[in-house]
Amino acid sequence: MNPFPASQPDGPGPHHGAEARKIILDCDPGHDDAVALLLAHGNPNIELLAVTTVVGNQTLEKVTRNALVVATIAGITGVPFAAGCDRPLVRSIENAPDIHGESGMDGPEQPEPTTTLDPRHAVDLIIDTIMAHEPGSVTLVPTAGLTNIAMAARKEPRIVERVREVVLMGGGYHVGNWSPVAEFNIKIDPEAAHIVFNAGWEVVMVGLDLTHQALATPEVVAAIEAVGTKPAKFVMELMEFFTKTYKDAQGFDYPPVHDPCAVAYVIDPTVMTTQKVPVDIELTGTLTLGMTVADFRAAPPADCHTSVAVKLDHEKFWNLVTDALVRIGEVDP
Ligand code: PIR
Ligand code: CA
Repeated sequence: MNPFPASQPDGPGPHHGAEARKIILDCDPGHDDAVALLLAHGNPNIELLAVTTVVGNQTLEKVTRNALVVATIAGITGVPFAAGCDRPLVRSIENAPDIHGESGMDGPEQPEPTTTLDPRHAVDLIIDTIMAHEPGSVTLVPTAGLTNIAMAARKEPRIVERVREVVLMGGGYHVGNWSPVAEFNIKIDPEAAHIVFNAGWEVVMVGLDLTHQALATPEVVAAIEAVGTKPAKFVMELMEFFTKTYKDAQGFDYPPVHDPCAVAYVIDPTVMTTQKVPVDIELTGTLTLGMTVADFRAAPPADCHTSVAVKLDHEKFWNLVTDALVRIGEVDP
């Protein structure tokens, strides 16, 4: 059933190749963040350098614990995990218990985490990791509010030139989910998002326009169940809970699994189409706070450093997720 050997007890995730893309995953697990982490760990084209957490779907304490739970479930060892900011830069805290439950990752049974946190603050781990690697070699993958990333860019501005690109889940050029026009990750810390979108590094915005195509249909859930391992069962149970809350809270038949889309883009950019377009963040609108305003009126200017994800190859995307679960194999938490 599992054609791949179990992951190495130490050292980075399953058998990544020499040309693997180095990433830092900054997240707030979160059902879909958990899937993003599993995809990053299980795909050989990704070398996971660090995992950092930030307040978002739930409190910092809860999402950090959830990240360690996922590490335990998937046998992720040898990768530093660090906790970051416990509140947004300016605004007060907003969590999403209606979608993610009281724990932030409700549904499956959660083992006691067996791994421990790196003692550094996430902002320092992000900076240290980028500065320790070749310029242009590290990609940032934020799948939560942008507080840690903005703080890192302010504390050590040299990371802005050094990072290869920022591939983030957030925003939406046509839709919102936390207001009619704003998406959660941007809306909960719009000032941080403003810093990140205006820093000058390459930003790929994998927003709701794209992620609302990444639906966990019954066929998808069945394919994940068919993998038959403990980590796959964990994802299946996450998807069951996520399906119910997304139906009750947002009226979706099947839930959009946002965050692994950003990881999938780094693995294989042909999994989606993108378009270069200037994007900025609304900070003063009374109805539009946190809107990602994309200017499609003309060809993008030569110095345009932002692009947005447009169309997803649904089958290719979900094949990446199930393939990663197959590679992770059976793990004894
Ligand atoms: C998903 C999220 C927050 C609120 C809702 N309604 C749905 C989380 C996901 O983890 C994802 O990163 C992003 N924020 C989608 O808005
Ligand atoms: Ca998230």
